[in-house]
Amino acid sequence: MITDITAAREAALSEIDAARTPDEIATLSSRLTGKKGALAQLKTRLGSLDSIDEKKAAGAAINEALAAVAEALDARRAELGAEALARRVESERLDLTEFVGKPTRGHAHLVTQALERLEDVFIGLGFQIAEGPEVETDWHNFEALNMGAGHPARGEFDTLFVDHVTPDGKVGTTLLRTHTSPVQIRTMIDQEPPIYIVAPGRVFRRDTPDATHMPVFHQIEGLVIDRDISMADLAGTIEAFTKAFFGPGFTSRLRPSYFPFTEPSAEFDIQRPDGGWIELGGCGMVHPNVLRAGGLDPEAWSGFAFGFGIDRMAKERHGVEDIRDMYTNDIRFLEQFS
Ligand code: FA5
Repeated sequence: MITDITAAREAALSEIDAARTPDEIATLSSRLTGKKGALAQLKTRLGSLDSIDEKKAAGAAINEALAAVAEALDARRAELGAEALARRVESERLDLTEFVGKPTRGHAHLVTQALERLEDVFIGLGFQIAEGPEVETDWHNFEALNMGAGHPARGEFDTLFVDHVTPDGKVGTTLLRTHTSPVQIRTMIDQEPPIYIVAPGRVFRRDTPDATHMPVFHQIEGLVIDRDISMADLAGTIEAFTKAFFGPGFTSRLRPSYFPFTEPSAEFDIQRPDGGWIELGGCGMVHPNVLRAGGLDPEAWSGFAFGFGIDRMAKERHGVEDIRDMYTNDIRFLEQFS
C-alpha cells in the first residue's frame, strides 16, 4: 500500500512539474486532488487493510501525499503565473528609451517670430499693442470704415458671413474679419485720444491659396490719432519703422492709392539694399467719416492708419518662394527659421 501511495505521489508531482500553463495546472488540480484522483482512490482501499497500525500509517501517508501535491500545485501555479505576466509585460512594453539623437528644441513659427518682432519695434517707436476679435460685426468691419451696404470695395473683402438675430430681435450680420482695420474703430470708441496703437492679428478672406495668397493670414494695423497729424508724420513713421525693422540699408516710399477708410490713401513699399522694391501694405489719413464712427470730431482730431500683411512680409524677408510653404508644417522647411 505504502509503495502505491509513494508511486501515486511521485506520478502526481512529476505531472505538476511538466505542466506548462496556468490552465494545465487548473485541470491537474481538479484531477489530482478531486475524489476521482489516484490518492483519493487509495483512501477507499484503507478499509481492506488488516491492522489498525497499517491503516493509520497508510492514511497518514495519503494525507501527506495530498498536502505535498497541493503545495506543489500552488508553487507551480505561482511560477507559471509569474512567467505569463513577465511574457505579457515584455510583449506590451513601450520602449521609452529609444535613442533619437540629440534633444531637439522647438521654436516659434516664422510668422509668430515676425509678429513678435513687429510688436517690439513698434513698442520701441512709442506704440501700444491693441487687440480686436476675429469674429466681427458687419458694422465694425465695413460700415464704420466708410464702406456702407453695396459699396464696391466690399467685393474685394469676401469672407464667411453668419446671419443671426440679436437678443433685441434685430437681424445682425457677423463675419470673419477681412482685415485688422476694425480694431481702429474699437480703439477710438474705447480710448480717448491721443492714440498710438498697433494691432496684429489673424484675418480671413475668400481668396484661393496661391504663391502669394492664403484664405487665413495675418495683418498688423497701425493707428495714430492726435492733434494736427499730417501725411508727413505717416511717411516719417513708415520710414522709421522700415529702418528699425529691416535695417539701416532699407528705405520706404508711398504711392498714391485708394482705400474707402483713408483720404488721401497710399500703398507703401520698401526698397532693399540691392535696389529691389517690396510692396508691404496700405496706409493713409483717417477718413473724417471713420473718425465720426469712432466718436471723434474730425475738426478737432486727425490721424493716420496703415495695415500690412505679416505673412507676405515674412515671405519677402526670408526669400520664401511660396507663401503656402509656411503653412504645410513641413519640419524641414520650418526648422530653417530657428
Ligand atoms: C487692407 O486690408 C487695408 N485694411 C490696409 C489698410 C489699413 C489701408 C489702414 C489703409 C489704412 P489690403 O487688402 O491691400 O488692405 O491688404 C493689406 C495687405 O494684406 C496686402 O498688402 C498683403 O500684404 C496682405 N494680403 C492681402 N490679401 C492677402 C492674402 N490672401 N494672403 C496673404 N496676404 C494678403
